[in-house]
Amino acid sequence: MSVSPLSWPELEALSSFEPDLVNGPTNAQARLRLFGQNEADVRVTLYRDNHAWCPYCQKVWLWLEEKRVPYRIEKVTMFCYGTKEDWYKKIVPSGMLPALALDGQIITESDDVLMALENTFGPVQHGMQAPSVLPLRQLERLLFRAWCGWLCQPAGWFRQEASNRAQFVSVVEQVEAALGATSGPYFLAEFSTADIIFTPYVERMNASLFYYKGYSLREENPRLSDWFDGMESRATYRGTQSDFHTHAHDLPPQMGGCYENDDPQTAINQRRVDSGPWLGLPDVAYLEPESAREEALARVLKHRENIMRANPLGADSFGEALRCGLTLLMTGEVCQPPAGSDVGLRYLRDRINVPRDMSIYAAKRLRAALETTAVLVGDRPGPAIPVRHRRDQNPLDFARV
Ligand SMILES: N[C@@H](CCC(=O)N[C@@H](CS)C(=O)NCC(=O)O)C(=O)O
Repeated sequence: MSVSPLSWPELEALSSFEPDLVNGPTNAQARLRLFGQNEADVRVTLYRDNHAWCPYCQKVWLWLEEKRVPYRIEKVTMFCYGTKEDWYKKIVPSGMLPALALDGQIITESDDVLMALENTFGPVQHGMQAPSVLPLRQLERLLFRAWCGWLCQPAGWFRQEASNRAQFVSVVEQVEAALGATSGPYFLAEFSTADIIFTPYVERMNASLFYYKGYSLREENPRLSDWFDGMESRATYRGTQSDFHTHAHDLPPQMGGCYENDDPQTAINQRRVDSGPWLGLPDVAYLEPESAREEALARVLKHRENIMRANPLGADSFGEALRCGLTLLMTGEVCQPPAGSDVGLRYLRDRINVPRDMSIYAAKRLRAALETTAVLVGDRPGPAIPVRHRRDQNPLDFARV
């Protein structure tokens, strides 16, 4: 039976989710991190992308969170989402991210940033230049190149696709062997810089190969599977972690194209990532926090004016459909949205960005509520997600909070 959607005030009453962005667990929305220290002690500013997507930024972000070094965050637009801020180009003329201000001195290049941080605050267990870490850093680059060689080349004739895949899998075997050299889940006896170095691209490999190649890195490789579980046991990593949907659609403009193969599993995986069900995908394995739905609601409420304005249905028509989706999210009650709102609901479903907007389980719950609501009125897809840029995600549209 269909019920009437909750009003905005009724929805607001259901939302008390308010994370401690300054001293609490890692969160993409934070602008200042103190870890219980004084603001006067802050020596570091991290310049990173608005979308919490840039892999090199994730490396530095994770490092700072692991070391609990107090820092500020300044967010900058990446070229593919919009226009680079002039103030940032004055600091870093190339516009490249990340950059770090350490005691007022600007450092670019993520590896140099990590080394400067190590020199000042000490390493995360074993540092960038440690004899145990150096070969692992080389292995990470080898894996990266093999991944690009498979993902970013048109599948072409069958043998080329097969050899690109074989090349990647052979490097993964080396990674499995490296992980197997220790008894714990990490690359070295304890969590270290080596794990931080591998994190951004292994996460993106897991997502993109699942979606474009029908290959599940996390499920097919037991050591990597344990490594992902180990990473997910850390609140630091969970705060930076993205989901398959976000990576699958943010990677193509960044990588200059991601090419799907004709493996039947690829089509199955794509349907699942795009249309659900999202729970159970191998992009996350830790238990869902109880706060997931409330978090999703709080994030939508905070930005609801902008969300409605950006929607192709327009603010007036989309509001009721959105309230239907949120009512289902919070109460489990099905709520019939206005005729024709399937397109608007799926537009939003496809533009939830993890972890920029919310954490991974909150996003899965919200995508599911929007999709279940959309199905009630139609099966039309939302406007296509662009593949050459992502200016549909221009942060300027969300600047008016
Ligand atoms: N070697 C650099 C690479 C950094 C890099 O490629 N950053 C990209 C984002 S992932 C960037 O800033 N591109 C400019 C832009 O997209 O605006 C590092 O390690 O820091």
